[in-house]
Amino acid sequence: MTDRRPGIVHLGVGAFARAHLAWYTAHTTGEPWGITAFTGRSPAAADALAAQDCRYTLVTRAASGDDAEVVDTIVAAHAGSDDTAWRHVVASPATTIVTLTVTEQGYRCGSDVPARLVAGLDARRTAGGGRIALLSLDNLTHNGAVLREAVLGATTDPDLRAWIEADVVFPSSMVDRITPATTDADVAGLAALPGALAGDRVPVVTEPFAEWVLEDHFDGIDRPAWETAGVRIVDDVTPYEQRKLWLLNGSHSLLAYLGLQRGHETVAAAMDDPVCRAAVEQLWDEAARELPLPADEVAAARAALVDRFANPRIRHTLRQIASGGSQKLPVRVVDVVRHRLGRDPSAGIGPGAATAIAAWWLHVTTQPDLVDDDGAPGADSDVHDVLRAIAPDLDTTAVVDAITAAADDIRAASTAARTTSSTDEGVHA
Ligand code: CS2
Repeated sequence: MTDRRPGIVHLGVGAFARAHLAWYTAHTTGEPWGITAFTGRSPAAADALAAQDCRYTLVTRAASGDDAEVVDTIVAAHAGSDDTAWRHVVASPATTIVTLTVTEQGYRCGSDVPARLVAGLDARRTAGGGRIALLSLDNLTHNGAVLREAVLGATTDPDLRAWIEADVVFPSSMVDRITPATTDADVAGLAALPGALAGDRVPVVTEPFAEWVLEDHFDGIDRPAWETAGVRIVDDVTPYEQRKLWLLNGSHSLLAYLGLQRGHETVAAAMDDPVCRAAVEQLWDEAARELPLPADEVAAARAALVDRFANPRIRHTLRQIASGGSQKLPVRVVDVVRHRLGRDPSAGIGPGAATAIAAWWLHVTTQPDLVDDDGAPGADSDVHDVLRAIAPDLDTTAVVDAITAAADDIRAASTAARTTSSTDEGVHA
């Protein structure tokens, strides 16, 4: 086993971090870096990982077949409640980077993530551990600034606050790799896959595509040479974040809510439905108009997404993507609307964005059993409740009318689809 320098502490060791951060770190040349992993929400996963020496199989699932590799960059895995270990590792001078995948909800005021980070930073300052980088790998625009604000917002000690302002950097980043939750069938399938770790209980299945764009804002703090693994280090990640959030994540959320309304279970199935597909193209047209990127770059990203979403061997459930909509829609969909209205106040909301928001409204009102979202309005919410949750500033007559009309269209088309499919079933029976 490689002797790795444990310079990275990671919070939130779910499937995505293991397909992305840990994999990029494994493919980085130069000094081998290691990751000490902590999880707040899935202690069982940390224990299972620790039980197999923190090594695991990463299955890269292409439309044409699977490839397996064993990733060994995690050097220790700790379950949620282990706060002594957390403070100790964050304080250690060997650590120079704390990375996070804690979902959009983790940055909300009231989440215990900022408090945990502050506890770690407090220990580090007391121990004289030195300057450190805190790196968000979550799907938020300006995730570095959002993280900084969340950490400073949870800091009550003025000395600690001054130290954080002077000695902690918060680079922004854009991360991308579609990584559905691992299923029992994925685990069972390893036995027949060359290159898999024997007896692996916690493999990760991911798509071939991976992208990471990182803001060059480490201010001399030591980090792995991630650029040797294909990471792009840039001065400003904003256009890359917007491309990814508005095109990939925006259409993911649209497909999730509209697809579930129309009886689909996976991204690939929803993309195959002409009604969902047309709505996605419409949303992409609206996003493309606001993106500060060359048209051919946007067109290439759209074409790649069509292929990625259609990968028939990646079973990415709409239900998984549908969680946390009140935190996701503002950055994925509402931001585009704000740019559009900022450019042309008379442009209205755009039918793609209206459909996405209307589909979320229908999701929270008609499928309460599937709603996993603290900030979502209740089952009897109206369009104003929906806007209050994600975009209070957009609560205007024009926007409300567009969303209401889009909801009517979805209801009518879903009823028609159900009628046709039951007729079809009748014919084939
Ligand atoms: C998805 C993302 O679950 C979701 O909300 O949109 O996890 C998406 O798969 C990743 O951002 C892809 O990089």
